[in-house]
Parts: sequence; structure tokens; C-alpha cells
Amino acid sequence: PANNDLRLVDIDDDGVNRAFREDVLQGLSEEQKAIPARWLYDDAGSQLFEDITDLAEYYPTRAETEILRERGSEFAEAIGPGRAVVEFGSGSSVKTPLLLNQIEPAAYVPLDISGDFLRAAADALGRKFPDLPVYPVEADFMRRVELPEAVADMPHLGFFPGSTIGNMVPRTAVDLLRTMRETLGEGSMLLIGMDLVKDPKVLEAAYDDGKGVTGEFNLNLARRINRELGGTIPVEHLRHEARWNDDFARVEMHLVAQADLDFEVAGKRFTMSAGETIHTENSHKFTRRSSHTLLLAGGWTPVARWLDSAEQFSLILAEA
Ligand code: AVJ
Repeated sequence: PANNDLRLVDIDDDGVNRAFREDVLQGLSEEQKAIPARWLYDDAGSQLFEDITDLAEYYPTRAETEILRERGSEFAEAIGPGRAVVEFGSGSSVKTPLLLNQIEPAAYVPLDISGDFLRAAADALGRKFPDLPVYPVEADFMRRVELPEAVADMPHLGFFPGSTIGNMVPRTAVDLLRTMRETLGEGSMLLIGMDLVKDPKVLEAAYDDGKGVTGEFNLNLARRINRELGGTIPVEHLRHEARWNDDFARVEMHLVAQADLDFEVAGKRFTMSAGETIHTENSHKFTRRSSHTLLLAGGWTPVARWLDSAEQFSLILAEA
């Protein structure tokens, strides 16, 4: 902020902490308490998410990887060689090489807001594909990104796996798709993972596993608030819950108060009645039509769609 008084208040804080505190204080003040899901991913949370992807109940990672493994020649055919692959969020260890191996890309451009993740991903990719030019860009992909000069004249393929788009409410998802279109430009393509609507029991199990790893992932947010924002949330009186919201076609994660609670965060007092919740994540699920409608609203025309053998997950190719 330009205002000096505000800067004095924030004098010991780095930008992340300030934004975290604002989101938490605002979110805990709402009628339905809610904290943006991006704060789930500190170091502990990112590690717990990695553990989630290995769980028997958590099918999305395996299903999407199966599609990338089995249908590569069809991607190659539909996408063609010579594109600069622009990945939104730096490459996960397994999925990106599977794609790059198939389509003869001209360059790889990982985008990530975290410089550390970005460098690690770029190094790993560089070792696997020594002849592929890699141009990492440290940027918030929710905003339009200026791509490196070296790839400006190549045709682009955006890659957005993991059904991360499902963590956004439709308004935000459409904004992001339109921003991606601006970043990638006319004539570009987008390969995007979108998880499918299915039996709510399967969905709820995927987000509330038997080993309690997803519960730990969710509760870690409360622990992070206590650690980083001087909170006194009694974490032992919160319980993880995954619920299917059929009206909005999404799995919601909540932290449910097991008793009347009274706690402080950053010097402010909050109360919860027994049964009241903090909403911590949405994971929207799609049908063929709802995924196409979302893409079209974001300025992308779907041209191909692939499912895994159990028909749990979709990868959609669209063009600008
Ligand atoms: C990585 C955000 C796509 O929504 O499935 C997994 C996160 N949350 N289990 C998802 C998550 C709980 C995951 N995304």
C-alpha cells in the first residue's frame, strides 16, 4: 500500500503473511466461515497433497496419468509437433514428461508463482529432455503473462492438468480461461484435465480417505493459522468433513467444530457453535456438457476429449 501508516502496521510481515492474514480474518468473519483453498499448500500441505495422490481412494491422479500414458499417439495427432508447451503451475514429476514425450514440442515454458517449485521443475525437465529449450517464468498465472521472446512466434499449447480448474467457482474459472487465452494467443490450444461427476460415495471417499491423510491436509490449515498468525484454534476440536454439494456439483471440504469454540487469530476473537464449519476447499466435478460449456464461456472451443478406462476423469483439448 502507498500509505505509510499501513506499512508501519505491516512492518515485520512479508507479502505472503499479510495476504494470508487478510484472507483468514475476512474469511472467519463471514456468516459461512470460508478460507481460500490456496492457503492449504504450505510445505507441509504440499507434502500431504503428494501423499494424497498415492491413496487408493484418490483416483484423479492415476486416472489422468493413465490417459496421458495410453492415448499419447492420439494427442500427437491432434496437437501436432513444434508447439511451445506452456504449463500453468510448474510441472508435476510424472505427467509433464508423458505429454512432452509424445508431441515433439519446440519449447517448454513452466509458469509458477513459486520460484522454488519452478526451478526444481525446470531442472528436472531439463535433465530428462536435454535438447528441449526450457524457459521458466515466475508469474501468477491468474493474470495475463508475457511469454518469453524466444517462444513468441511459435504456436502454443497450454497444459493445465490435475482438474485444478475445479478448485475455482465458475466465475473465477471463466476469468482464468479467458486470461489463459490472452496469455497464449490466437491459434493456440489448451489441454486441460477436468474430473467427472460420479457416485457421491466414490467422490466423498476420494476426499475422506481411510488413512486420514486428507483430514490431516485439511487440519493443517488450522495448524498453519495457529503457527503463522498467532492463532489459538483448538485443532483437536475440529473434524475434517468432505461433502458432495449436488446443487453445485462439487465436493466441499469443511472443518467442523465439535463443540462451541472460542479462539483468537492475529489478536481478533472468533466463536463457532458446535456443528458450525469453516469451508476450506471446493473441487468441482464436470459432465461432458458442463465442461464444454465452461470452456466455451472462457473462449475455448473443445476439439477432442479423452477418458481413462474406468471413465472417471477427462482430458479435453480445446482451441482458441
Ligand atoms: C490438486 C486441487 C486438484 O481438488 O482434487 C485433494 C486437491 N484436496 N484432496 C483436488 C485435493 C483434497 C486436489 N487438487
